[in-house]
Parts: sequence; structure tokens; C-alpha cells
Amino acid sequence: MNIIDLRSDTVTKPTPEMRAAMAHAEVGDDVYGEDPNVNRLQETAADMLGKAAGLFIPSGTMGNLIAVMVHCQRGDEAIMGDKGHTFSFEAGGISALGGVFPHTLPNQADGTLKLDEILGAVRPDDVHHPISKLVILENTQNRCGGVILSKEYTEEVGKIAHHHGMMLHIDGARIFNAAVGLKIKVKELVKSADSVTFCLSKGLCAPVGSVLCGSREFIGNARRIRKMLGGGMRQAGILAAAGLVALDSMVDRLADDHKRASDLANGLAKMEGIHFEMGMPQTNMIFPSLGSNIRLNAAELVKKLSAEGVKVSAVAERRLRLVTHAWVDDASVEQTLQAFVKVLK
Ligand code: TLP
Repeated sequence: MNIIDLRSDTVTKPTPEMRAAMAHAEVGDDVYGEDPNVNRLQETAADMLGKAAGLFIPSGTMGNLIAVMVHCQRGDEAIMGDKGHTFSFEAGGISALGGVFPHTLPNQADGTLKLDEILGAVRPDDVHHPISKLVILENTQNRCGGVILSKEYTEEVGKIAHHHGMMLHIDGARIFNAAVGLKIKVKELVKSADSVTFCLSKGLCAPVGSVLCGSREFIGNARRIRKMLGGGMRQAGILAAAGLVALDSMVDRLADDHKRASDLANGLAKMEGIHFEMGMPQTNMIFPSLGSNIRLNAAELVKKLSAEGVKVSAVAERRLRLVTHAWVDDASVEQTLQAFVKVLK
């Protein structure tokens, strides 16, 4: 059976061009800073993001953790969304390992944090309080629907953070999806951020890795924390070589994933009982909700669809998540819609 895996864009596999680049990659010991492909990847990524330096890291989770640990000391506070990956899906690492206190604000439906609530969250200088050091934004915002935060909004948050002596970190696991969706250069979108993490191993299809970007001083400190966390890699150029192919050839094509997400959502919206209370997709994520006339709950629907060769995730009792990526073509969209029709009968 032809399996269509829509659980996440993390399931993407390296392209033939990536595999060829990996097979022939020249390597060195990256802890000594001697891997040519890692160095090239870091420079290319930093250049694309308009930052002075970059650091290749094993995962997006480690990238966010390192950023928080560089910007904050133990006992400091980081302001972030309650639907953010750093708060909800990183095993509490910033507190467990960094000693950093999360100050959560409600993510709005459009993925933003209200500006007045960010202002209100900044602590006065008082021994009773932790020190507010960092604001974290997520773009695209995953659990709000893969929604895009605008350049203007990001700049407003940057202004507030900097005015109050705080830094702005962007969890840009899918920042290229956001930039492609907005049709602007990614460096424009992240201009006001002090640090940004983005993932090579999601829609960009590389097998492993993320890049953290920021100032030279920030990256120097990040390199030390990466080592502390056990993330200093040796001949990582094999992975970086795939990352370079990803940055060169997989960014513009993200628009195809967005178009297919939209096709899928339009097809599903025509089915009785399926609705999109979180809105139609802006990028590559679709969050259909199940109306009361659908007898199955999300977990049951996941099982039935899986038996038809379509893998999706249940994210709530009556809500699914489907994510499009390079391994989902127009025929897969059609096949997915047919599987839904069959299991909803
Ligand atoms: N997200 C995964 C799951 O962990 C939920 C997914 O399938 O979407 N930031 C954001 C916004 C993410 O969505 C993810 C992964 C990460 C960070 C972490 O990246 P990795 O998996 O590389 O640690």
C-alpha cells in the first residue's frame, strides 16, 4: 500500500541530491571548527538570515534551549506563548537544564502574543521578582495552525523587548515557510531578532539538524553551551552537506506544500461535519475539527485513516493535524481526500 504520511514535515527524507552530497562530503572535526561543510553551512545560514554568525546544532529543541541559556542566567525569566513549542514540547528543558522561569502569555488565534500583555509581563526591578530577560516568538506558530507572524508585528515585539533591556529569540523552526508565505526574504522577517533557530530537517528535507544564528558573541557563547549539552559533533559535515543542498534547492518549493495544504483543506471543508474553526491553512499545516455529527473522535479517525494508508495526528479529542511536505504530491492529496470520504461514511 502507498503510505501517505501527513503526521509532520519531520518525516521527510533526504532527496537523492542530498544523499549524493552526503556521500562525497569532505569532513573534519567540527569541535575544532575544522569541518568545511559545517563552516559553509553556518556561513550560508547566517547570511540568509542577515546575522553575523551561525551554529549547526542537532535539533530545533537544542537550538531553543541553547538560545535561552545564552540569553538568560539561572533564575531569569523568559516571556513566551502558552502554545509555543518551547513551553509545551521541549520537556521543560529551559527550566530543568537552564534554571529559566517561563512566563507564559496566551497565544492569540493568529499566533501572536498581545503587545500590551508582553509589556505587562515585564517585571519591575524588585528583589521579589525574577529578571525579565527574553521574549520568544514562534514563526510559523505551529499549534495556532502553522500561522505566520508578520514582519511588522515581529518588529513591534523587538522594540518592546529592546526598550526593556530584553532580547528577542525566534523559534523559526519553519521560518522559511513563513518567509515564502509572505513572499519576503527571511532576513527581512527576522531583522529585529537577536537570535533565530531554524530547522533543516522539516520542510527542507535534510535528515538531521538546525542552525542557530545571531551575533558573533552570542554564537561564541552558544558554542560553549552546545558542548555542555553534549551537542558538539565531530565529522558533522556529512549532515551539513545535506543542509547546504536544503538551503540551495528546497526553500522556494515550500510554496508547493502550502498550495497542497490549501487544496487538502478545501477538499476537506466540503465534507459534512469537518470544519476549520482555526482557519484555513496559511502554510503547510491543516487543523480540521470534527463536528458532533461525526461519530468517531480524532484518535479513532487516525486509526481508520491509517488502515487506508493515510497517517495523520490527533491533537485534541476532536481535532486532527495534517502537514504537507515534499513527499506529498497532488496524487497524495487526492488519495487522502478519498480516504476521508471512505472512513467518514
Ligand atoms: N515540532 C514537531 C513536534 O515536536 C511537535 C512537529 O511535528 O511539529 N520548534 C517548533 C515550532 C517545532 O514545531 C518543532 C518540532 C521544534 C521546535 C523542535 O524541533 P526538533 O524536532 O528538531 O527538536
